[in-house]
Amino acid sequence: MGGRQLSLGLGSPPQPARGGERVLAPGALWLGGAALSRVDALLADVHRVAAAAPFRHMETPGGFVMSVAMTNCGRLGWVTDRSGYRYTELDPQSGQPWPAMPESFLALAREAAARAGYPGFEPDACLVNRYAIGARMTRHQDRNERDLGQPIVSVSLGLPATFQFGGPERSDRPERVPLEHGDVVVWGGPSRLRFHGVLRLPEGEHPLTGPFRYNLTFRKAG
Ligand code: MD6
Ligand code: FE
Repeated sequence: MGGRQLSLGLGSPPQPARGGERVLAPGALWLGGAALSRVDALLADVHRVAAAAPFRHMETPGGFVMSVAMTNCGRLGWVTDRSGYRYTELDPQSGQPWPAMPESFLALAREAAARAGYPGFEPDACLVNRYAIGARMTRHQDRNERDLGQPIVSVSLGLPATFQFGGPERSDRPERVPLEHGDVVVWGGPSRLRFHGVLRLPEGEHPLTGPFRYNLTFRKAG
């Protein structure tokens, strides 16, 4: 405990203690530690999903190999390759459907969305990101989903990272939001198309995930 205070960058807004909530922007809510009571089940299910659909480093349309390793579960999975970003029903690596969405994932996503003011959220896609030390996610918008009126629920597990939460334009200066093991962010509504990214994962060792950070992002994609 106390790690959150130490990880605060100069100029970051005050961050409440674990268990708190903070409005990041209209429609975007940080729920500190909201997944903590379920992390054991969530991590066991991450490993189950990855056993069926292994983590892989996908290629961007521009030809860069992503430093974050990814897999998916649910009816639809997010993929990228030289031909673009899209959702698919089949894992292109195996030709098989993505693994089913685990009950532990669904329960948390529904509960967090409802708490943030989005009742009735029924995700059909969960992108699972795995960050090794040094991996990062450059700033982007999530806009491949059919109904942008649906929120995204994002769950952080393992090593802490710094989320960059920007504005509607790529050039808008992002705010830095520390994301720790068990934190959940729900965003939608007027925040749905904000640019965002994750800074390089600093070195560390987490008791439950070793040298990795996992992030689950739940979407209604289809
Ligand atoms: C991550 N998250 O936290 C990357 N996108 O590892 C995302 O790109 C993201 O957390 C949309 C909504 C929430 C997110
Ligand atoms: Fe994103």
